[in-house]
Amino acid sequence: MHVQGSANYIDDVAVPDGTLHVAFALSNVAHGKIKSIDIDAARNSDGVHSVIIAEDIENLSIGPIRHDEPILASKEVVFFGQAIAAILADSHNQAKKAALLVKAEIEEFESIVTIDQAMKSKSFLDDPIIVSTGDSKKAIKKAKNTLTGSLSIGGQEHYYLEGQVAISIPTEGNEMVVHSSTQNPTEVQHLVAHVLSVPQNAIEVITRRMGGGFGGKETDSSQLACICAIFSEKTNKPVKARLPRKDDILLTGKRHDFVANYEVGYSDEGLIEGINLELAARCGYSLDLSMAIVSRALFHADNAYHIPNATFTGYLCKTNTASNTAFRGFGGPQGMLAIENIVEEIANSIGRDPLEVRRINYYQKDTNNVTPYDQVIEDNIINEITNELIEDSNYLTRRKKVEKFNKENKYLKKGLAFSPVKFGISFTTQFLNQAGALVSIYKDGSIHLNHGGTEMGQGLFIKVAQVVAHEFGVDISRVKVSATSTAKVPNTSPTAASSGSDMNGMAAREACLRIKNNLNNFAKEFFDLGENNIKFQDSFVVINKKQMPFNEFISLAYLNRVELFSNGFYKTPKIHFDAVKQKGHPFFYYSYGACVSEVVLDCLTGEYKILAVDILHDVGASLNPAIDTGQIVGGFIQGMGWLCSEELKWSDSGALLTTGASTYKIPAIGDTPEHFEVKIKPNISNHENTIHKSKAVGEPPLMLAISTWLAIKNAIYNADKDNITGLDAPASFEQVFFSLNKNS
Ligand code: MTE
Ligand code: QUE
Ligand code: MOS
Repeated sequence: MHVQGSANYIDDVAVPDGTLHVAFALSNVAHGKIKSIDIDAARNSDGVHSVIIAEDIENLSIGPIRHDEPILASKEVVFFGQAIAAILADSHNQAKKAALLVKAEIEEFESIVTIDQAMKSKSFLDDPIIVSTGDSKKAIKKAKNTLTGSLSIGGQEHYYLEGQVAISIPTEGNEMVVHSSTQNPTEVQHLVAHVLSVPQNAIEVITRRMGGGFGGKETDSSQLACICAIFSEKTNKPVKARLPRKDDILLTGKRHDFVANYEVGYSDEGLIEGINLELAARCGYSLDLSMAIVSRALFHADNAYHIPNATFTGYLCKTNTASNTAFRGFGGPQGMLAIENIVEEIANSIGRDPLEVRRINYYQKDTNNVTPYDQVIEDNIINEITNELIEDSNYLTRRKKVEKFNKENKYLKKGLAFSPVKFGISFTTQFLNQAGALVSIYKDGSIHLNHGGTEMGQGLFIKVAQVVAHEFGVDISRVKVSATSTAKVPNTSPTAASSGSDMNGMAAREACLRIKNNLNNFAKEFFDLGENNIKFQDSFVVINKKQMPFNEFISLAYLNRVELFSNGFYKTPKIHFDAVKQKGHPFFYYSYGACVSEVVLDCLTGEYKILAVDILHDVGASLNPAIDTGQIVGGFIQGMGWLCSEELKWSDSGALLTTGASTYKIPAIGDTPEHFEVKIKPNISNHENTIHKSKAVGEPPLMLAISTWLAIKNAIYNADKDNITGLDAPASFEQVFFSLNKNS
């Protein structure tokens, strides 16, 4: 339904009569003291019911961990685009019009916009995080070769097709139903309850689906839901808020941009002996999830490589910009790009094929298999994946062809690159690794499934429905999944960290097993089966070699007073982590993949084209190969956008300048590589006991796109073998042009 365009989103559903609409007035300075806000003109504008500012809200501050985000700026504005007033009007357009009439007098302060400025002024949200092993300083000192450098890694706007939207509907007493386009209905519920000072059981949050979330609706959906609820409480009317695209881009967080500073020591073969890597992240004005994001960046700064002596330090830079948030990969991609860039530069500095340098540094199976945070890798298949992809993609022949092409062409240069992915699966915050489900069978044998996960186009509902259909041996058409609701399954975690199907699949399976147990006990007694159990297959129940249609059996069970519904619960095993020592076992398992990319570069202009991409990706025993292929393709393209064309620009004073598709370039269909081969690694299953032995797939494929950036870097190197460092991300055409000409 998502793909065909037949799905209904919140904005498609008819609103109740009398629904009022919200718009925000936004700050046009990045940092300053609010001297006064003039709301008279807005209040007198057509169709306006009321205008509120911070002082009108009792419980002003929200946030997922620290409550450090005022719903409306109070006394001070801390980023360009921050909401300073909220307008309630009869229609969306009237509210938007009135919002432009709000006039704020703001005494402008100096703002801290960039990572460099934050580092210089020691503007941090928290202490640095350090993950370390061995003695990196000593190892670098002793090493035969060393290399230092700095890489700037851009952020990314989520650009979900459906923007942030919420509607609140007062019901009875202090109760309210809130429809929110969110990955985290539970957090929306808890924050709405908090701002209204009502118990959590007074609020029901419902999410039917999102038109994309990508991490951008993990925490950033709450502000809209809360402002709707506040207005609903004041007016006792349904209230809807839908952000215009520009406001959405200004107001909500993005992927964190990073600066990576590194120093590495290595042998003549390119074996890494020691690394000192500093990762500084632009977090914005508040904490949000930045702690967990920077920590995931550090956990992926080894990627697939065994580094005996490593010090990875993460800085949480506090800046006068929107508060950056979760985005597919959750810091992992930034950490991984940093190490892949280093490995590529090591290879170039010693004139070896980067593939060989990658291979000799890989984690192995029984030795060299401990990460800097002390987790032993038990499921390593990166060596096999590499061998298979190198073979399938003809990498070695193509390397020679690229060399030949580059000899024969003066202004066009080709680049070829390979990159591996090893991505840790689980929330690194232990308590989030839990999920619940509710399965009901009706008298006619139709099945109703609810679980704590949300659908955002990743196919989670289908996957969990498949699990349920499989348990009862019925066709998936018999299983209906309805909207995620905090009233069906409480205290859920966000649908994030790629673990939606792992966790909700297991919880739903557990619910099915409990119902099957009820049914089995009933049948044993009713049919006098002795030791024999019943079986569920092909829409029948097999009872002592006799078959009964599933629906007949269910109605029989009902008449005999069998409980036909159950909840189910799952908590991911084996996870533990000591946050003080930064050591432990933060991940249940790892997902692997690899990618080969080839580009051709016009050295006169910096323009390039991605010619060919070959992917081999591990999803364990796939729950649904079609969906998984879609996730790999989509994740890769989204990663390619991040590293190639998507560039966020701020003015010196902190105004975000790229607030729409005209200035911010997400990949279009024409950017699909001409040769695009995506293969799921066949005939394998998860080493750990996951749902049907599958693996998570949502985030890992995004990082396959690192090979496109490396291929561009390789083309630049092929144009000038002295040009080893100096390409930043994204590799926009301008950026590539400057890198090509940096020595002239
Ligand atoms: N795929 C689509 N189509 N839309 C999305 O918003 N989000 C990604 C990924 N794939 C997303 C997507 C992100 S950031 C995550 S964490 C996972 O899906 C979440 O879903 P899962 O855990 O069910 O894989
Ligand atoms: C990966 C993730 C998340 C994460 C850790 C990961 C994530 C997330 C949180 C988180 C942490 C603490 C909280 C909270 C959320 O951690 O998505 O509400 O209090 O939300 O390794 O994707
Ligand atoms: Mo995904 S960034 O964990 O929502």
